[in-house]
Amino acid sequence: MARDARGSAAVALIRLHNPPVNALSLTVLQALEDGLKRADADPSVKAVMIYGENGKFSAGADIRGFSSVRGHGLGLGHLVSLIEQSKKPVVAAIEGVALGGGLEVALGCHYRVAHVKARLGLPEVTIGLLPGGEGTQRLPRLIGVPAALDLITTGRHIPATEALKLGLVDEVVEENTVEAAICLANRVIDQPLGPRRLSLKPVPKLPNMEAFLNGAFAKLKKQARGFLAPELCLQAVRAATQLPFAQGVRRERELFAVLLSSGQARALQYAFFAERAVQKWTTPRGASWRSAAPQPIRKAAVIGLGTMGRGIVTSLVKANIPVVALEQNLEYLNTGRKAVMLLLEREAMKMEQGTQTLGFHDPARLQFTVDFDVLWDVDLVIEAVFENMALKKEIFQKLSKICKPGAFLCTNTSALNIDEIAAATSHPQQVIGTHFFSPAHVMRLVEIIYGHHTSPVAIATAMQLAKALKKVGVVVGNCFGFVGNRMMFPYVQQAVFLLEEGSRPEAVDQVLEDFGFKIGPFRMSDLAGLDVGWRSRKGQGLTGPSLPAGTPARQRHGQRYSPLPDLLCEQGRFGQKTGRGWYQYEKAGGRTAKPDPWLHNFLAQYRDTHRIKTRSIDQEEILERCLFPLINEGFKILAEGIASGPEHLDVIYINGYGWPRHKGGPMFYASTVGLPRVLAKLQKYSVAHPDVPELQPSALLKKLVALGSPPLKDWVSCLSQPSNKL
Ligand code: 3H9
Repeated sequence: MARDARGSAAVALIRLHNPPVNALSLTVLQALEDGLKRADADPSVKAVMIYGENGKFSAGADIRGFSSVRGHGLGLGHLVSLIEQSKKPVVAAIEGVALGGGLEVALGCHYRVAHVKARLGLPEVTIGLLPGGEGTQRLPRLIGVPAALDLITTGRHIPATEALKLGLVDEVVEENTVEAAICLANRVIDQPLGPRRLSLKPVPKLPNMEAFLNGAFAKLKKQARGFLAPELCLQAVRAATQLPFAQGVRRERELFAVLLSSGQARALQYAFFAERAVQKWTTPRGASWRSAAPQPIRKAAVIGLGTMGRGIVTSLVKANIPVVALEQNLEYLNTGRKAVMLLLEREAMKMEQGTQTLGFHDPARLQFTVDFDVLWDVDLVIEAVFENMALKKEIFQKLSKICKPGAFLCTNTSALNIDEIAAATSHPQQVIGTHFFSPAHVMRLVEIIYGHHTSPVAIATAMQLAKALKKVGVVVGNCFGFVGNRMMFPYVQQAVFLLEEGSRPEAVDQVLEDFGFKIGPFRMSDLAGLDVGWRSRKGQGLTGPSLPAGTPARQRHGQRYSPLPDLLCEQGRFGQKTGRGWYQYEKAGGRTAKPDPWLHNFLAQYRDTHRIKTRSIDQEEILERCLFPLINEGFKILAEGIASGPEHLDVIYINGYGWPRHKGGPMFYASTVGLPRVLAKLQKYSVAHPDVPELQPSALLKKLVALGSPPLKDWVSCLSQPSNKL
């Protein structure tokens, strides 16, 4: 209980306490309801203030509770109404976060005071839901339909200052939020509450509401690629514009129930927890986040200012880490410098406080050089030169001599052997792979690859760095292609085999884009450049002059091999950069892919030459032939201990390879399809294509099916039982 200076009016304080984020479990909701009722019944209480323990208001409903508690929605909505109907003014003191159900509780309050550093939002859409505590009905009444729709369909967390501008909060304070809320509560005692009850307010009118909502719907539908929640969020907001409050709430509940029981919500909530689980990494050698403290990175260096290096420098500057950017000669340095500055200027424009915050014109924060000796005092180096083992080894040998012994030496490689690179140094325990994804200042994923000698401290430091860069680090073992590219290989391989057998790039891409990928494998290959893989295959002796004489065109080392991508490269068709690839483009560098009759003829001739009988391939086969071998490779990776759990693979695919988040990642998807079905289909396809080892079902998949398909969380642990050894 808090009294004002005269000690007359009393404000009852209700504190939410459910660490770490004051999630609204059923117990918390019940306790809040009890507290409210007590305050209402107590004549000495004149106002109520709700705040959260540990500087956090609330991160919303307890996500873990959704699978078991179906009545959750009703509970929260009922409580929010109860708050609103209170006869005494209720003030929310928002510190830290007010998200989801947390913000809905605040919307039930009559006044809202937020700390300047607080973040507010309705992120339910990101976990496959909609605000189910009457938020879709109250928010449009408070801030209008366009702003409410934006917050509800994107789920973005907004700063308190933006919330104030929108009218979502009444006050923003820089100091003691709780004190400020108590002051406000004292000021509003005895003021009429009717105008503060959002359920009684009309939704502010727009001259063209229907047209606005229809336009928004069309836009969402286009971006959704099968993701249901944004569409249903819009329907709930539309209900707010068309129905009285109580009926709108009923509609919100119906739509919430549809989403809650959809597989998409389960997949997205799995992805939410998987991203957090992979932060708590372990390696089969017993190293773990518990046994290693990350070292601070006060200064970093990036070697190589190609596409990857530029993005990595930009990310480091954005994270406020001073960087030295190094190139091999002045010409490359100047080109790289210009490109980095351009990227940073664009990033600064997007940021709230502009270039002042990034400070990239200050040489103490961003230095360009061609002189390796400058690197003597950096704490961490990220080498990002092109994929050439000899060059990387030469650089690491140099770094090992110049850098201080405690410096961490990271290589940005997508496939090369970390141990071989580490062997070029005198501190192999400091060497680690950091595989960024292009464009590196945008993509969230970093594969963090430990080698045989990499120390747990190096892993912990690389993970900490990923976090500082606002990226998701996933710790994986060392093998060719690591996790992501290794699983991608059979996917792309099957896509090309499907062309040999009768399909077309646009048909294959369409199936995978309908599945939810942002971009199908052929459009992706055109974007990345066909020449990249061509160079790598040449390096592996799969194509070009090193091919043994007399090798059949469609076999390499006794296995099926499609030379189609090589043949395209021989024609100078490298994809978007040359204006021709699997598709044709309006010009070199063009972005709009159009089916290419030349390619269709070329494929027909190719099939004739190799006497391949063209057959019509249905969508189901395209999907299964591409996805199941990718998943199969995932099982092999798990069995080899390259990743410690299926969540790792899923987080990698969602954040680095455009896998639709609402399908939970490839391994989660396999669990929803059913492991027996995945196995049966792989068996069927491997019989039809015996010279494709990637279609042979992995031992782990077979074992899991034999064990009755245990839940995904037990896929790896069940192998520790002696009877389950592979
Ligand atoms: C909702 O409200 C529906 C209602 O409209 C209707 C209901 C009927 N529940 O992310 P962090 C855990 S849906 C349970 O590492 P940060 C998290 O797993 C909800 N647990 O920290 C982690 O646990 P652990 C809408 C939760 O500082 C720990 O807290 N709300 C929840 O980087 C720390 O989390 C959201 O979608 C939760 N709601 O970020 C908000 N939230 O330590 C989701 C967190 O065991 N949460 N945990 O790994 C977030 O966005 C971030 O967690 C937050 C903190 C920004 C809060």
